[in-house]
Amino acid sequence: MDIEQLAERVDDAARNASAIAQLSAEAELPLPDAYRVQAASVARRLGRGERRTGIKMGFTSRAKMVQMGIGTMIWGRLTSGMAVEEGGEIVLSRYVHPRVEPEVAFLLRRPLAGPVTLPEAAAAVEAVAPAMEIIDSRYRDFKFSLGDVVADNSSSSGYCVGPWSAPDVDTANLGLVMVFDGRAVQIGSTAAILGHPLRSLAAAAAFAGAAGEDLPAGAIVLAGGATTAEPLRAGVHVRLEMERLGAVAFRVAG
Ligand code: OOG
Ligand code: MG
Repeated sequence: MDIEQLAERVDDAARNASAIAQLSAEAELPLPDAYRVQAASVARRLGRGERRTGIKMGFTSRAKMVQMGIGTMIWGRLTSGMAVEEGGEIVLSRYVHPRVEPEVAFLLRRPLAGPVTLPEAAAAVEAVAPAMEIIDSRYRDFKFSLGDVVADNSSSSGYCVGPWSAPDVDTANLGLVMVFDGRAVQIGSTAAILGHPLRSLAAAAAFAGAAGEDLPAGAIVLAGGATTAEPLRAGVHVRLEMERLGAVAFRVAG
């Protein structure tokens, strides 16, 4: 299997916002190879001038695992090209079939890599924020195997981070509501994320270390969706309100 060729396929699909068949339909895609495809596809983005900004975690809540039918935690690489300005606007035509989900973002004050304890993970945090991830599988009908989704950078597509708070706010169990045009579409708690989002940060450090990367100071870690993801539609105003941490919002152009 040609890793570069598969990377080009998922990268082109993302760039052209055009759905492709699952890679696994042609040949088996073992997890280590899938992560190689992911790394190679993100390298193509960096080659076009994007910067690495951090890591996103996936399938860290039961709601997400059940929605997508995958019970294995995964990770993906975030780049500057994926950042959506808080209060900003996105255009649907840049995506295949985007969805949005409520998350927690951590900003690191010091590098993290390899297995770390929860207190070590906590001590590396500079700030925490409410955040929304825009996921957009490049596969037809948003259907994929574990290898497929990992190769597709774990559906990474966009992320929007709200106001940063000092990490003395405990993120263990913060109520949240995601609102479309003033109507609540998802209600939950950050406790849905592995029982505590800090566990997701520690897992991110372990994944990064195993991949031979560290999470540098200044990196952003998205802890994973706390609820199922909601499909985006033209014209909708999307807002996430999180207990103690405040709100973050963006609009989809009409
Ligand atoms: C895969 C990405 C999962 C999360 O927060 O659990 C994810 C997907 O659902 O398409 O981002
Ligand atoms: Mg997510």
